[in-house]
Amino acid sequence: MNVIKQATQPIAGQRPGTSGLRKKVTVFQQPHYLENFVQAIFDSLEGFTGTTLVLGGDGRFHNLAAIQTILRMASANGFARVLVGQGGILSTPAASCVIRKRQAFGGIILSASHNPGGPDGDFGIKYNTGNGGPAPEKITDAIYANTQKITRYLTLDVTLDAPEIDLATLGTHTLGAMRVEVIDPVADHAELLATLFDFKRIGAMLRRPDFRICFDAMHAVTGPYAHEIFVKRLGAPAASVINGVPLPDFGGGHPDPNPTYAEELVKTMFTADAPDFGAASDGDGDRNMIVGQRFIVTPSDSLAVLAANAHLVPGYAAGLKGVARSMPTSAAADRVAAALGIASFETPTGWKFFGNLLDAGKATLCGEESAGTGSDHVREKDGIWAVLFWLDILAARGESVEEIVRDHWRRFGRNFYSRHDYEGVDSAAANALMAQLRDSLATLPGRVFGADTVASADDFAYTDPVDGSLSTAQGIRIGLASGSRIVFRLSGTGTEGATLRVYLERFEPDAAKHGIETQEALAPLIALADQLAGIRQRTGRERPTVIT
Ligand code: VG1
Ligand code: CO
Repeated sequence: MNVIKQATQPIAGQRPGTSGLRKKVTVFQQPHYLENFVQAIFDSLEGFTGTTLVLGGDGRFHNLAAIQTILRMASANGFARVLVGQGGILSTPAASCVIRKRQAFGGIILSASHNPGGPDGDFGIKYNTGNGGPAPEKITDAIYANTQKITRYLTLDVTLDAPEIDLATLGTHTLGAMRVEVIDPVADHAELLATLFDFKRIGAMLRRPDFRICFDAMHAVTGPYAHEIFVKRLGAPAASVINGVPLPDFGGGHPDPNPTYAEELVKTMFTADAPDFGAASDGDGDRNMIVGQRFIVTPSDSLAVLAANAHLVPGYAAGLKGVARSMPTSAAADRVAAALGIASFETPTGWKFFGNLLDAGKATLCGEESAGTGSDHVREKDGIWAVLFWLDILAARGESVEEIVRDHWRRFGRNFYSRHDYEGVDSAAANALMAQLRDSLATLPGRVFGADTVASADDFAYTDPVDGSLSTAQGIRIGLASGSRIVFRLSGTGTEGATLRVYLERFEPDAAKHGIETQEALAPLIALADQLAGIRQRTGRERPTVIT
């Protein structure tokens, strides 16, 4: 074997964010950039010699080249086997599933998720541990520390025994002393999902001539999964899946399933002749957007609806152990948990914080306001899973999406909810805005604004109930006496300037008021957020870039 010890130097800025390291493709293409980060991952792990690594990505530009590089490095570093998805494809939840099922040591997923792709777009890389979930902060901190002191990386000499591996066809290859298995990226995941849902019942509904769905894969990774599961296994017409071929630049789109970027789906679902059910997923297949006929389901509501109806679904009929949501996600799921008499948890933003709760059997369902929902079947959020969960509920209840959500509000009350994103804001201005908010926290409680009074104000800190680890500075929370809430955070996934996220929530128990338009219902809170943080003045923006 011709292992090379390539000399290198630390490269600044390789700190993983909310979900791995995300940078422009052009940054990742710089000499040693990817290699340094991959070696830093390996150097922060112990005991992987002779074990299996899972590898795949969302198919975006640079995916295939990066996979060849990582394969050589995995071999040189001593892995015995790499399982890589055919075509370099593995959705994030499928990678999680494969890691768990094949008892791999861990996995590397190449994705910048909802960020745009292509030569001028974004690229990303994240490491998942043996439980199938995103590496916890302890490991991402160690990776970052290693990037700052790296002096060499291990790889194979391409001119000698390191041929490009054919990723297009299923098969087994040798690379140095390591085996590379090119696996079907869909099979394991589809098989697992079939154990959780009533495929017979869903299939019968999808084959009905009077029931139509539209799934928008946004030219990202879920196309092959949707074809296999919705069309081949469940019998939906092929036209039910749109934008189903993964493209390196996502067809020029922004693979973020929200009303702004999933424009084609939303248009279809708001026509007079709309399908009965619509859904979209993101770049790496872990997010979901659920749309009924002329009716968009807010992700926070979706989590609550799934929890309240889980007893109808075979995989969850035995009951839920608990429900967990990220801090900015609305408290709608907490109300369901209270009614069911089960625990609810509030974690910082990012799926890595759910891992311990799932492993310890404290939570069964987890969700984030950013269109991520999942369960203990894997250790990632799972877009296709969420779609199947909704379809199974629709099949069991025989009601429309809108009827189910309105009925939910009547039973539990409605948490009006919206997130306002200010994307690509000047970083210094965004940091100053947050610093000023932080400084004002102590003086806010008791202050009266219009009809409401500030009841609490803090910077969210989380102590993991399983391992006791502490995560601080996870977002500014302003709680009002009425029960309404405003949260301010800076995104940890963007690659240009800063993205300010403002999360707004108001609870309304009165069913007669559930029909109010969301932005109208939240108008006083929106104005208060601006007053407290000086958003318009500090960012120079009159309105948010994206409202979800
Ligand atoms: C965003 C979302 C967060 C999600 C993360 C990764 O993070 O807010 O809820 O877990 O993206 O999702 P941030 O730091 O930009 O707010 V994915 O599907 O892009 O991997
Ligand atoms: Co994603």
